[in-house]
Amino acid sequence: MTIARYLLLLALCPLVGGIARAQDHPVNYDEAKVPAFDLPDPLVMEDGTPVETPEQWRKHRRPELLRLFEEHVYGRTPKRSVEVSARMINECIAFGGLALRREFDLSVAGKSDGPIRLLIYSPRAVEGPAPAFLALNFMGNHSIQPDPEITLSTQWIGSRAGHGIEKNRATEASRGRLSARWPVERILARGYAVVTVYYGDIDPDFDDGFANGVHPALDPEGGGERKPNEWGSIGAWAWGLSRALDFLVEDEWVDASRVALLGHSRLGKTALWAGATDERFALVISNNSGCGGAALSRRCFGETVARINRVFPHWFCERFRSYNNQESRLPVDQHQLIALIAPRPVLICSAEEDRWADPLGELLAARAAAPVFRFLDSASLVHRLRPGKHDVTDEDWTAYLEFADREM
Ligand code: GTR
Repeated sequence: MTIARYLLLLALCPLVGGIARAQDHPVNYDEAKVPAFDLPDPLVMEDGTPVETPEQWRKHRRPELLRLFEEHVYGRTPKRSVEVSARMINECIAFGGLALRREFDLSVAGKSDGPIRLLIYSPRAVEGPAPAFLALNFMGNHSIQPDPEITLSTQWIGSRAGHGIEKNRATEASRGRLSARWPVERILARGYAVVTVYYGDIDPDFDDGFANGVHPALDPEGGGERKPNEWGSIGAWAWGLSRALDFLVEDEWVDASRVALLGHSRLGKTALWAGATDERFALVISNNSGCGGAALSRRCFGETVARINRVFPHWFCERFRSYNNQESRLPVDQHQLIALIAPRPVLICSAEEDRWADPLGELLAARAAAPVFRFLDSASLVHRLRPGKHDVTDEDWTAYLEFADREM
């Protein structure tokens, strides 16, 4: 290479970096720099007609909002139905007789990278089917308890989601690794079942052009250009949660009409979207879900639409990217996602030090969703802020259990 060429390349490098990043503004943590904004009113139709009766909400406004979130944020979940068949993998008594522990495989026709494996703990002391907490997990079912009998996940595991301890495949190193976030025995003793699925079983969490997970099984045949409203990974994970619920409907140990859906972080975004799209979920808990979850996009505080779309281009639909740095053009904001779950109970949990997820933006979203809950005669929307970091703690579980006891 000639010196002149080398110098030219050197000169271009920062420019290339600059172009790639020009999409994102610097991360803002300063309230004084939050832009002024107006939120779209959940109780006013797109054409300006106010929603005057709960029936109008149900028949017109709710479907309209769902469609707007499909078209502009998460993408449309394909209507196509695929065959899902269940098979038991193992069953045994756990926690000294307190629980029955079972694993099942849900095989999805047309999905070639393995089944969706369900791990279910149900309390034996409860008479009849028990209410349950259903939550996706980040590192494989074997990561939620140090129990050697739980099958080790064989799916792709990202080092990001795997907390850097594993690269691509699970090993024994992650057995029980996330048990601090999953106080299973305590939940069982309180009378609830625990149901979980590794989210990568539904769709591995990386940008592969939607070739793996459930996408090929459900996407229109023939491939071709992806449409701006086609679903991404959050849509797929939410679809998987609904399939887990289908299974529970048939299960004698779990009461599918009392399932509390819980999710942390990206899985909190997923829980909100699944709760909005599938009204069978009795209650929804979002923990530190942030941007694309419970936090208002228009505040541009912490993680922004531009940044999330750049780092995780496979999470949302492509059209969401057209709102990078143009949040005020979005026809919806995240308070309306919370409103879509009303009148069912919703608990939004934030952590003071988790500024990336904008705790105040989550509180303001809950506040702006509250009129819909009141309109539908529900007092079941709670926002909770605790000290500390981005995590699921024992104290969080105290709040989840109290909320479920009261509301479900
Ligand atoms: C972060 C991402 C957040 C949140 C989090 C997680 O990197 O920016 O939106 O989803 O990951 O899920 O752990």
